[in-house]
Amino acid sequence: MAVSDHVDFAAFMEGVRTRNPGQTEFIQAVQEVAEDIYEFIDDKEQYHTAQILRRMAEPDRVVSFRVCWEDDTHRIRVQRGWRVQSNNAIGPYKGGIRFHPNVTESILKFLAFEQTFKNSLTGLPMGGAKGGADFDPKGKSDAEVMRFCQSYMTELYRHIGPDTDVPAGDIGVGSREIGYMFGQYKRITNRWEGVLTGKGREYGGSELRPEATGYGAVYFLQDMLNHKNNSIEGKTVVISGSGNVATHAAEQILKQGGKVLTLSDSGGFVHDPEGFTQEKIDWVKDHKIKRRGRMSEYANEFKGATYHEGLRPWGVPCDLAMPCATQNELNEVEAKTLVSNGVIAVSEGANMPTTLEGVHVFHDARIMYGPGKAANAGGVAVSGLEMSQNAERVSWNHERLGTMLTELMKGIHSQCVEYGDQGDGYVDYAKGANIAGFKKVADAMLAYGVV
Ligand code: NDP
Ligand code: 2IT
Repeated sequence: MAVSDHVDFAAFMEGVRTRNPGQTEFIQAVQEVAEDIYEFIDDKEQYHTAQILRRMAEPDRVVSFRVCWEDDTHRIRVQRGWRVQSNNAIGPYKGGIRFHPNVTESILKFLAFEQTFKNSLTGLPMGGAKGGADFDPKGKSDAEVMRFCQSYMTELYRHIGPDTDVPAGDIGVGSREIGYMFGQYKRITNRWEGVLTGKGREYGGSELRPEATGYGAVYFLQDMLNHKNNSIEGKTVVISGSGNVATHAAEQILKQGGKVLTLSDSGGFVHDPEGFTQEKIDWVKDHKIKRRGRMSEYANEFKGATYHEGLRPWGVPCDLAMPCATQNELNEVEAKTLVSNGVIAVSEGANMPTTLEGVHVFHDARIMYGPGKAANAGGVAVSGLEMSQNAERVSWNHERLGTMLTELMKGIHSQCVEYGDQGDGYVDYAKGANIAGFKKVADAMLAYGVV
């Protein structure tokens, strides 16, 4: 029988900081979760004795590898690639791959840690992982991206599999990159299997997967507002980003009768006071995703819109805010600006877009705050459904998947309410998501003993 080893919150976090020097994003993600979990497990000795949180804050494994490729001028380039497999207590490892020059082990460890809780919340059998490389797809030719993806997969393939670990897309990894990686996996292994999700519809991809994260984040926003007898209809919405998540979030806001005022990229933001119509969103999708252009060109295309170089959109007054670009893109000062401008709800399409201090501002102001691990779980949920379809060798139609996605998001919302309702009319969605996500994984880990 193990001896109880009840370490308090401060000592736990000190240990995390000491063991992960310089890994600021990872430490931030663990702290955000541990603040809530410590309160929940205070009187639950079994979790302390089994050191569950300590074990969850230590990835099962971190694989790091060299990725060499040749550019179009015949220069040899060397990148660093990773796969972080955080936890597979409730299912095969599952999570995206990010290609971005700022990718570090800390960023992938934070994303894999968050993914474990997110995937648990979906109710589907998926563990948590994340991968990526410090490769910058911007300005690269298709042939260069193909050679990089093939080289990355030539190492990755030995660590993944449909019952082991199933990667998908994330920042810088869309259908083009998934195609190149799936092609290489199939070529090396001689197996056609559901080893990646987010595939093209022609070769095993699921209907609704491209839309699922952005649409799901809007459904979650709608669920939070409905809970307070309110709705998106007639509300103004500020969105950051202009990639997969942001453009589909904008599209679904329009469908719900809201008005999208902004979109952005790493260069700056566009403010369109008339609101983004479907035609304008289609232009952004085409321009950013197909032509790989910049948002700075939007204002030349659509009259009345202004481009704000080097700035983020949070100063534009709005009812609802959706950060859909990247981590730590909304800080304490920007959170205060949103609150003083009267924002009533925030739904995070991105992973950990709000800093810890910013999250505290939203809580203190008691606005509805839907954290990424709950609000953006629609993407991985439809990935889970893509895995089911591949395993069964069937394709479900758009309508069926649409119903499943709305139901999955409602299920996540009600788990957040179950564990996050403060009893005075305020729902702490972050606390609810953390506890509900934790409990399922933790109880599975308890069942396995010391492994
Ligand atoms: P994309 O690559 O399609 O788009 C990313 C967008 O964010 C681009 O507009 C990009 O601008 C902007 N961006 C990226 N890095 C930065 C940065 N450092 N500073 C400012 N802007 C930045 O990615 P996704 O839309 O897929 O992902 C967006 C977010 O959503 C990420 O946090 C991701 O982890 C999360 N997410 C994605 C899911 C999915 O299914 N795709 C699922 C759940 C969460 P630029 O073009 O200038 O780089
Ligand atoms: O952050 C995320 O949830 C994703 N990038 C999607 C992961 C997935 O496996 O679909």
